[in-house]
Amino acid sequence: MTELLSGAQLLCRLLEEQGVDVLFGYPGGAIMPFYHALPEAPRLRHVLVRHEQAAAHAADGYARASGRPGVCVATSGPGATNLVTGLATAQMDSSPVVAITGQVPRTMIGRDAFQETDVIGITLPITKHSVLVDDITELADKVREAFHIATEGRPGPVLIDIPKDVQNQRMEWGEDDSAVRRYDGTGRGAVLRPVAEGIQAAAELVARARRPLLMAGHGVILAGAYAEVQALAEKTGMPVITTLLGISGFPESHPLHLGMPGMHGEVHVNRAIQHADVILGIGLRFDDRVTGNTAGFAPQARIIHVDLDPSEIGKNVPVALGLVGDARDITARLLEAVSPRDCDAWREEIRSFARERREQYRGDMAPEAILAAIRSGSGEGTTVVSDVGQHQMWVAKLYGYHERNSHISSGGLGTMGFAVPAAIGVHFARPDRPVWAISGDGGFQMNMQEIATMVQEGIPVKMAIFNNGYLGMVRQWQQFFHGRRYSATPIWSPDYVKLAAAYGIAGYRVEDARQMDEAVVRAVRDPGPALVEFLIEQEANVFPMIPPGGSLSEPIEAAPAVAPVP
Ligand SMILES: Cc1ncc(C[n+]2csc(CCOP(=O)(O)OP(=O)(O)O)c2C)c(N)n1
Repeated sequence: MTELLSGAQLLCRLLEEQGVDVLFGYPGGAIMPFYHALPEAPRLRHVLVRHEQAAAHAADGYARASGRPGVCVATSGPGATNLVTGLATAQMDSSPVVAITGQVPRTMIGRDAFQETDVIGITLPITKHSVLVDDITELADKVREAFHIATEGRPGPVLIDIPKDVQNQRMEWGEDDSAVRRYDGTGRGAVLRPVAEGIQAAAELVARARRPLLMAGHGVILAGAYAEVQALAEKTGMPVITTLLGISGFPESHPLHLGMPGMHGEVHVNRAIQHADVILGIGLRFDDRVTGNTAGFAPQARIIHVDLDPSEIGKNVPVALGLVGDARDITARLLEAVSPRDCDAWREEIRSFARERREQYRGDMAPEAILAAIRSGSGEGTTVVSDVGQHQMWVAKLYGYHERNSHISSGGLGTMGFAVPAAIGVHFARPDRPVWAISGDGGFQMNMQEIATMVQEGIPVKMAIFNNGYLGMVRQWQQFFHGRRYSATPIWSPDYVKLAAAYGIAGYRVEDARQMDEAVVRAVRDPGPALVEFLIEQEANVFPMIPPGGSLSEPIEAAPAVAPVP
């Protein structure tokens, strides 16, 4: 039996077939046929955001928390271009997002029609794949292929651009076609299996090493290689470093956990890297925030790099051995190949590298105390989504992540404004679990309009604002490297408690530490969204810090006494 379906109706069927349960989007002229069909597809819940950038971040947050593709929808022209930052964010952090955009009718393409932009051209470099659907007969294959490409191998965003008239085209659609038939990907993107000798060679390098380290990146979380990585660390005694996006891939309470490396990594972690003789990197890309100046990175180490994406091997740092494949699969094979050993003497040496944490904050509104209050007030299963800046580093380093995939952040692109909308997406992936969006006063103001989305859709995300009155991270750089010239970094904020009231949600301001616990607990207990503003010290800094382009061996551990003039 067949039935006559429009492109828009068929798109709904295809999204259902792919197991989509929520879409984040915003309507407009070129996508109206799809929005017309949507009410006939009750399994597809649509969340109306207040800005398309937020739709892309929400889809990204959903994808990172669930491991399934997140979907966002926008109209042509400005709707589509508003998705760009979110797609680039997803691309840099390997997050499977499927974006659907309306396009002007085919006869109008290339004529500067109203709200026409070449979104395929714009997004090609910031997506894994972008495709125009030229005809309704191509729709099923292209949608199935988009979901397949977004999730296959190294995940990433895919954009499907659908002209309005294709959404209105009709075709006979048969049951055979609509049966769940995911794109099988035959012949595409073959994953190179690692050769057995590679595994053996890696095991031998680890066996012979005196100072080995395991560095775990986002790939560990994406592949769900938690148990394998932990077992490998335990069998070999190798200390474990987690990158910003690898945080919560390995329990921080584990005695083998060292901390975060790189620009704001702990001194003992970076020194361990500089002393290591073998580094086993799993699912990370050795980006410049991790390595500092690559010329001086891990000078004594032979690097074994495990990554799903062959183009990452040897891209940023020279490697002794590259193993291309799924992090979980390869780690399991390494686990079998290695002999049990310990690294007790090496761990003792690393302990001697550690520095006493110096009190960096005046007053009692220390980020550490705020995060402890959030942690103890929120309970098990909480996901923390951070924004970008100084607070992001504190949230990464001071919270203490023990649960898998419980920390989500924009690492590669460093997108301010990410936290609030991404947390909305996380909520839909984990509806029964608490979600905190933690932002600075700058980043919060970039997407705070999404409180309205939370209210309209009943999304109980809790928002924390670390308010220091500055674009803190940039101010810190100005203090350290630009003669303390605070150019365009002081930032005014509205009264956030009144803002919360205007949206009809609970809002609290915490000015001293005695108010912290109660504000957090009240926010968590509130059944809806809630906001807590923490007034922190204005000129607090993140330490230690490797200056941009500097070596991991030379951390800055205190603000310069005399401001350097560039
Ligand atoms: C969209 C975007 N614009 C600019 C930047 C550059 N930037 C990085 S951190 C930062 C300051 C962030 O300030 P705030 O949100 O108040 O957080 P804080 O550093 O004070 O914790 C800026 C402007 C960015 N990362 N993203």
